[in-house]
Amino acid sequence: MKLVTCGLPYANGKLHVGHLRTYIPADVYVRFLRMMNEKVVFVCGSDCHGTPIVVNAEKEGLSPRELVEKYHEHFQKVFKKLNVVFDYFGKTIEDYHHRRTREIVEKLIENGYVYRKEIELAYCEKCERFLPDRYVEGICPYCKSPARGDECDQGCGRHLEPGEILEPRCKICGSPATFRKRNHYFFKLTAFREFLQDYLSKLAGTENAINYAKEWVENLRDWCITRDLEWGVKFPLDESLVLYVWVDAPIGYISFTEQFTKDWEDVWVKGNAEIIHFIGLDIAYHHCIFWPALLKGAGYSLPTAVVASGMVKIEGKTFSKTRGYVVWVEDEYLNARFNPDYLRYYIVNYTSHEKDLNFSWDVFKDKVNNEVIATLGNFLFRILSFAWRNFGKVEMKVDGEIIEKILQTKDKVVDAIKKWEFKVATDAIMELASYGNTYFQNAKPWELIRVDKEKAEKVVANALQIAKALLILNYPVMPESMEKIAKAIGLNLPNSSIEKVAEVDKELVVAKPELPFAKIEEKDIEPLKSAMAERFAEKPEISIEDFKKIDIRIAKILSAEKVSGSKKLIKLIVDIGNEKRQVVAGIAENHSPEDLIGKSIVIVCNLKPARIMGLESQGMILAADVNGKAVLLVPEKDVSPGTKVR
Ligand code: B3M
Ligand code: ZN
Repeated sequence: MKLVTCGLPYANGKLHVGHLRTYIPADVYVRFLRMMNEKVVFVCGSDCHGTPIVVNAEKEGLSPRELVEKYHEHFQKVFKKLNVVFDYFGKTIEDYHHRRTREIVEKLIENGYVYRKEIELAYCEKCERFLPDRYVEGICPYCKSPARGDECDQGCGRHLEPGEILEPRCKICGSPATFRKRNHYFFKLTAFREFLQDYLSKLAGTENAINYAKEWVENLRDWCITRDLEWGVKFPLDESLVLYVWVDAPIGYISFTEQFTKDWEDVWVKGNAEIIHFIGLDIAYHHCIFWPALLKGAGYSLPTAVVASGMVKIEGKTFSKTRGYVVWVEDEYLNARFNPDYLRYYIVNYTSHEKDLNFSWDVFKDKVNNEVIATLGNFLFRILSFAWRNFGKVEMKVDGEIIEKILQTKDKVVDAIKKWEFKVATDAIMELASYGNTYFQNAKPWELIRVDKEKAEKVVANALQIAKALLILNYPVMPESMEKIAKAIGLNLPNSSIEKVAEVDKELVVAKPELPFAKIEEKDIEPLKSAMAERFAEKPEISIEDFKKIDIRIAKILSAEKVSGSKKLIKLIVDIGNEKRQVVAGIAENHSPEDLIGKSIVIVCNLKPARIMGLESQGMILAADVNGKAVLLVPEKDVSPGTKVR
């Protein structure tokens, strides 16, 4: 039995292509294992605690609970559309998770792996609060890059302990942080050095993660496992503290398994299963060092493999939400109505799993058009259409060399998947499709059929056998499209086994095939490319004279109503001092009309009027763009409508 998990996405923002670098290969892997008749449980869930949640909740004006519920729902919706199907997708805010976490931490305490120590922590005199993790920004003490409190996210990737960051500044008000003493609790990670050296020598998975961890195990430091936060799993020895999120989050792998199957102890206590973690390389330390030590200290079974994907670049630039180097799965990819299987293919076939993947709309268009459609789609459609039109029922007399070719491909695919080499596996599938195209083209059954229908039927039988193999082998990669095409030969893919990929039916009845592939045109990706370019564009320098041309004023909202037919738009009537204006704004997703009435906002008044959904908009609201959501700019105290902004 295998338990496969994916890193839990923080429920603090929408899914982007960077997330999918883990989730899609893991789903493909699980589907292949199941077609290889392996018993697999596949779990994941929303990571609901820690400063990544509370900082974003404050930004969005939501409670932490409202934030995690909102994005947990978004994750479930988007995973469903991408056919990423977990057996259980949980939430770490649930009571079952808090119980399991506290039980494990109590075990660590019992076993003597937790101790208290007074430490100096970043504190903001102005906000009158301690500054855990993402509440403090500064400089990484190791590589001098800008860093967050607990991770050097833009430089060397190290985990940083509280108090380590240099030049700490409060993330909320920006003022320099001071340091204050506070009792916190530590996990004795250094007590696990020998265990970890031995464990890492046996750990399976991708070299990138294991080699990285082997370097680190030489200079271990004990981990502070408590934080000054309200939101999180309470620390059993001092409930004024919560557990550091990296203590409770990986325990989600256990608590979600427990929710899914009563046999969970087989996996996590008796060690009767392989445990395979799919993660991004940036959290290899947590999964190869901290997590196995914690499991060992609490007497739980250990992961057998850690599969770490390389990072994601966008149009060649390092992925960054704050700098706009991002592709949003729902708002951009799915809303453009692209086939989800295209993105699944791009992610597993672009490069090897461990390397950095670059997402570019142009490359995406070429790979889909030249590989998915021109090679795979073209072959499947030609064969099935020819067989349906000229035979209907085909006697399946298949040549040995065709069977041999299919079995060779199957072996290559199975061998590659077992080593998480998804590109090697999908290249082998595409090579079989090319082989099929060449075979069919050279055999010319459309000429043969005029002189020898029996010989033509044999060619079609061979080609159909190749098509059937392609549908089976490619089903884990492009499930939705392969299932639609497989209907033409009545092939039940979810119940198909890879072992039977070369099994020959006595005959095949071929119906009119459906091809769910639409070529991607330049016009389909143009708006997405320009939206990206706009996000990238470094704004040109302007003079103070340029700035003075803009007429920016405080305005009071007199009325507000949703624009029918639009999820995003609200029509406002605002008072700008000497007149009333109608303004159409895309703020409906996180603002209700009744909340807006009476509010003072900031408006650009001398923009050329624009027509939006047939309505004239005579101005533009100024707002901060947080994960594609508008956070309105409002005056810090009441000022009359029409007041100039300079
Ligand atoms: N929520 C997301 C990240 O740091 C973090 C993963 C938890 S896996 C237990 O990538
Ligand atoms: Zn660093």
